[in-house]
Amino acid sequence: MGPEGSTNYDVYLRTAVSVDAQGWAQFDHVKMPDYRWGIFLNPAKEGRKIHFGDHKGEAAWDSVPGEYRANLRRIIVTQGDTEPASVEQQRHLGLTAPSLYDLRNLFQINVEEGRHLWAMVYLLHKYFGRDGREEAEDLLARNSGSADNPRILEAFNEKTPDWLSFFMFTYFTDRDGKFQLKALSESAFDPLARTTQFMLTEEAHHMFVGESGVARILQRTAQVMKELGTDDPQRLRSAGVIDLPTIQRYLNFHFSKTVDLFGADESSNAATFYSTGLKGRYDEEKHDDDHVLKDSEYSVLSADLTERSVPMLNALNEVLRDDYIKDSASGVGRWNRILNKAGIDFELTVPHKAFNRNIGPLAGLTISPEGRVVSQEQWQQSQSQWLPTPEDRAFVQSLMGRVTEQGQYANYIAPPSVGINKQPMDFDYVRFN
Ligand code: BYC
Ligand code: FE
Ligand code: FE
Repeated sequence: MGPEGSTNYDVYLRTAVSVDAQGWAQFDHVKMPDYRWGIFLNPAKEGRKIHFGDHKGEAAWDSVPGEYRANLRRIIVTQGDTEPASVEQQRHLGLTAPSLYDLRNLFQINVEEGRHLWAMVYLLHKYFGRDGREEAEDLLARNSGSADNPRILEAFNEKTPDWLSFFMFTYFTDRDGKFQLKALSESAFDPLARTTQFMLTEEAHHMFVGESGVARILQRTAQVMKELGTDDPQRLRSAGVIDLPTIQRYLNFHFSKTVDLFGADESSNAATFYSTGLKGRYDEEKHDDDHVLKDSEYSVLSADLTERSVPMLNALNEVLRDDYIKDSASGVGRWNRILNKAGIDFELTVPHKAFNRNIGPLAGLTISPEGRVVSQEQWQQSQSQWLPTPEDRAFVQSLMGRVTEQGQYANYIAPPSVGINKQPMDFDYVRFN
């Protein structure tokens, strides 16, 4: 289910051979099938203690306590399921890469997501016996978008049909990876904590590819807007670049699909996962509270968008979602600085968290990206301004030619400002054989 047609390519990949500073970033040309997956756990910390939940202060676990087995297995399976799903979603993109540099980044992400699957399979095999092995088999049987055996979480059954979607996905959805992995890296189950800590070092590159990819598309659009002295979407499209309102609609789509990934805003699962020590908060130790949370409250949104206070333990999905939203907004600010510097009067915005939701009590409500409650009729009428239309998608698709000459970039995207591992921009990042 890996990248289509890539078997014979020599790809300039970063391979991890160990978790230390020298070992985690070895660069060389490698054939995709020869890329080797290691199992990497950050070194164990002597005497590590559980630092949140009902077991706070007790020693971390090296094996799975019987009473938490089912929940832990479920978390590991859900995490593992997303990894191959994203590779399946992206497997056609190698055929339309805008440059060798971008093609290499796609493959780098794909091999690392493959390794992340392997990291979860390792935990299932090593710590969960027979049912762990069966769950691992099921991970191979499910398939993104399949009608009868789909991936577990919704965003991982969507298509990633073009490179604008890919960059939005790696910016927004890989960032869900960051936040979920950070929460799991706090786990009382030490092998899970140590595995996810190492996975996080790779996630940073995935989000970089997304942020810089969108930035380069914006840069190119801004340049053509200047040259032609227009913001007319049709004229810009005729010039082969993506107009800013279309980019905003893609952003709205990927953001809203991703905020759904945090689950329902009130969840007894979330409370159990925390109290039993399986899953912490983002940067657990930085929270200035008792780390047990039995007496704390948190504000969630009702269907009419008024706030109400609920027990914090039940709202931990919402806590993580809110941390995620802050983090995503900062990169959108950096995208806006590109437009601003180019003297373009347009600001990309992060939609309201109730916009276009499909999970939790906000699911199915008709809320505008600015957070206004609108009628069904208005929602229908405004869809084409808020979410990518079939025409938008067809236009973006029409730009997706394959560029394979060294140092050449597709017309809709600017070259990157630095190469991979300090290599020049016209380096042979991929050799076709
Ligand atoms: N789609 O009580 P709730 C990554 C289900 S991304 C479909 O809120 P909970 C990556 C839920 O399963 C990181 N179903 O659930 C990124 C439950 O089902 P049941 C992935 C959904 O358990 C890019 C029901 O709704 N890692 O690594 O509190 C590329 C009730 O919901 C969805 C993880 O997610 C959805 N969006 O929270 C590659 C970490 N949301 O029991 C990789 C592990 C909820 O009623 N997962 N449901 O059948 C978890 O911690 C939790 O499972 C969730 C859900 C936070 C996802
Ligand atoms: Fe991953
Ligand atoms: Fe990732």
